[in-house]
Amino acid sequence: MPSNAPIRWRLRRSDPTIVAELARRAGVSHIAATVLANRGCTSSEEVKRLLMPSLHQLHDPLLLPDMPAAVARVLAAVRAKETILVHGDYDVDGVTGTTILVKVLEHMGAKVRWHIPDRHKDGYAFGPHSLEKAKETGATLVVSVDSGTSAHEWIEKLGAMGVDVVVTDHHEAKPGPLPRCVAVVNAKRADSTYPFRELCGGGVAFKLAWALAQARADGGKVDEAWRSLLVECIGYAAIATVCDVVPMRDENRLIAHYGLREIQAGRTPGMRALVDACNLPQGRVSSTTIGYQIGPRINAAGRLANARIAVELFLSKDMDEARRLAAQVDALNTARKDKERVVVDEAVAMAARWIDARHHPVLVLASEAWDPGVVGIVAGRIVGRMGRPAVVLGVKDGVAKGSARTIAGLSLMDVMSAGDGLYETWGGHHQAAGCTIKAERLDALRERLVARARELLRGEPPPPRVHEADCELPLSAYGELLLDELERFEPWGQDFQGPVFATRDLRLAEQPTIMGKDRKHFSVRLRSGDAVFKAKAFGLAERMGELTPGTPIHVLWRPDRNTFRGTTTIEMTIEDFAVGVDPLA
Ligand SMILES: [Mn+2]
Repeated sequence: MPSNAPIRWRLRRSDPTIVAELARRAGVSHIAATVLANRGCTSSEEVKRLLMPSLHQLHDPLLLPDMPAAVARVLAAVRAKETILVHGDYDVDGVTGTTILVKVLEHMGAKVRWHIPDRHKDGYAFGPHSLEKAKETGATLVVSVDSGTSAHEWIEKLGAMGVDVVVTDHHEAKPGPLPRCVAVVNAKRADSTYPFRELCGGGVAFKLAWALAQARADGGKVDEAWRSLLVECIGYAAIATVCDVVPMRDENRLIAHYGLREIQAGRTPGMRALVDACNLPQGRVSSTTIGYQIGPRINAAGRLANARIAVELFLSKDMDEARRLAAQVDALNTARKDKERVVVDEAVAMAARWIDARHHPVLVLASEAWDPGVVGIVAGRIVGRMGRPAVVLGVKDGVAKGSARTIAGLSLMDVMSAGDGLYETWGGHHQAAGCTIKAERLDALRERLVARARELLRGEPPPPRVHEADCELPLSAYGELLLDELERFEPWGQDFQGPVFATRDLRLAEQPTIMGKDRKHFSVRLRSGDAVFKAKAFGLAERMGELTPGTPIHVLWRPDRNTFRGTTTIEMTIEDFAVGVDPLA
């Protein structure tokens, strides 16, 4: 089925004099300078920082709000042999942050237990399960990861039980007082003077780890064992940083840069087994492999079974056990993909009733057959394919639990609020939201959301998706040299996207072939004069028939390399293509 989303291309246009100046001063190619300038990086000092990241650029962890109090309380608990409960969450951020604190506290000789809420039974973050777990373990100190900033009620109840709480988190604080506890370590607090706001939960946990190491060194240098442990922990923090899609700037870049090396090195049984299970081309872990291979496996554990398996994997000290756990998360990920594929197909078929985007600018799709564990990913896929916001819900016992995603320029806060009064609960951000609603109210919800979106769009169809390219690039300019240079600016990520080029008037150098188990991808060799490159298009197999010999092909693509059995080839990854008509014209 062809995509219903109309697509346009646009070139980002940085000032040519700034680009020329940057290329000269920083000693980089004109193309690299264009890419950097397009991301707002216009001084040679900034380029130097990008090229030579150093751990000395990390900010002092004690600058985080309440960090000194958090460190003091943890040290006291270690000294008094209190039981400390690390209280995480079931997504990648929570799992990796929990791993960091458990490892660090164990290294300090603390009595540590850990707890990850069960997504199906306990729900997200704090709840009655937190009290039960504290009682069961006999903990007198709870250290949270990636949650707690809005858990006033449960933190107070823990306090009433005689349990102290140290919150480490990165969620926005609601207006009003913070929960009453020992410390709320969160760079997004209104009173925070920390130089960077955008750490993820795993990043904040890493900062606590660093502060504890400093405290143990008592003003001196941290010893080799601590140093090695902190470097190991950067690997976990990097996975969280990429998967929680926080901006790839400032400390997050440093964490991702050093963390990628650590993941690649695979020094622990858990990391080694996880990377091996991902079946990556040897020798290369990038932010893309974290986002598309490593992260989904960790998330699949929480979605389909229990995220505890992923923490156990990271904590494993035995290679055989680690391999067994890695195989388990790998199988869960395969099951997750299978489920997701079925739901996407069913949802697309269901959407056929509301195919006209002008009259139905929002899709509300629900079924009793859909697992709430995959509705978020499916909503994202539907938005990509149909070019308009989607709410996808799984119904069980008359209650629908759903996830919503949207297109640029149409906020879910604005659209979803039209359903106020119909929901049991709802909340989220501009780009992603969730809700619970009685199934009998779904038709009413659809009507209201559609009416609100029409109003917001003034009766127009949702704006077409625009693909942006950094510049046009003739194929003759592409090769090892340029790819090497661009790779020096990795890791790419949120707010610092990898380069995208537009190349026009290519020809087929061979017939395209279908790729992948589910036959959704294709590969083809493209030619321009003497230059021929292999190109892969993911998720675009249904459009493969548009490619005909002799017709000019225009391609929007990302540079890429592929290592197979020790041989590296330079390739193109096709984001979008057009045949005949020039989409830049
Ligand atoms: Mn998080």
